[in-house]
Amino acid sequence: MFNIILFGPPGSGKGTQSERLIATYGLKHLSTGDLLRSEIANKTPLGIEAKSIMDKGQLVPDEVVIGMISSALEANPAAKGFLFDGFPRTTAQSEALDKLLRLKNTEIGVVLALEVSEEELVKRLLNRGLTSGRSDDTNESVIRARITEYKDKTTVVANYYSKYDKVVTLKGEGTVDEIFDSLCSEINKRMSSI
Ligand code: B4P
Repeated sequence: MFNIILFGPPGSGKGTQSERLIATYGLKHLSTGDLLRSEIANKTPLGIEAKSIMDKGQLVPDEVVIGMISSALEANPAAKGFLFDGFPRTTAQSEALDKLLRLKNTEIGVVLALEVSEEELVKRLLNRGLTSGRSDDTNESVIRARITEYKDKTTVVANYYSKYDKVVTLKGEGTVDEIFDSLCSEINKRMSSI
């Protein structure tokens, strides 16, 4: 089993690259953003609570997203590996993920961190907001709040995995194809060494 974390600020290309990576490597895609948006679309109590938090650009409580990931791991016993997109976003989420993977006798193989300038992030997200119907993409102050949440609470996740020498930082600006090629090259290197 080979498990990957795709890491980076909102708008860095995690969702975009995940689609291609799962098709290439046959991994199960677990995006906490997608799982939360599905709860919102189904108007579940969890979705109603999450929407008000996401609309402010804040992170949903750890116990909620950890519970969702735990259920998703349980629901996919035959997966040949997982691609985590937008998770973990805090140290508590990282620690919980390590424990959950240990129970499955597996671990994170690599953390691929995409670096993109703040102005480019804002431009991409406002542009996506024109067509996505996502309320958190239409307001620049909410987008900036998401970037601040990332700096305050999520950048520490890279430090957590650096301790284990698992983080590779890559340029997240350029064409989608160029970035995909650099992600694949890192994954192939790590996969061939196990
Ligand atoms: P997410 O759904 O994770 O979304 P995101 O970070 O905003 O976007 P992503 O990074 O996937 O977007 P992409 O670059 O692909 O989170 C949304 C919210 O959910 C969070 O704010 C939070 O409230 C909550 N949440 C989710 N997970 C959580 C967790 N673990 N804990 C707590 N709360 C959580 O796409 C952006 C745009 O850029 C697209 O339009 C794309 O076409 C474009 N793009 C991509 N690559 C490009 C490139 N190379 N060049 C130009 N444009 C590009």
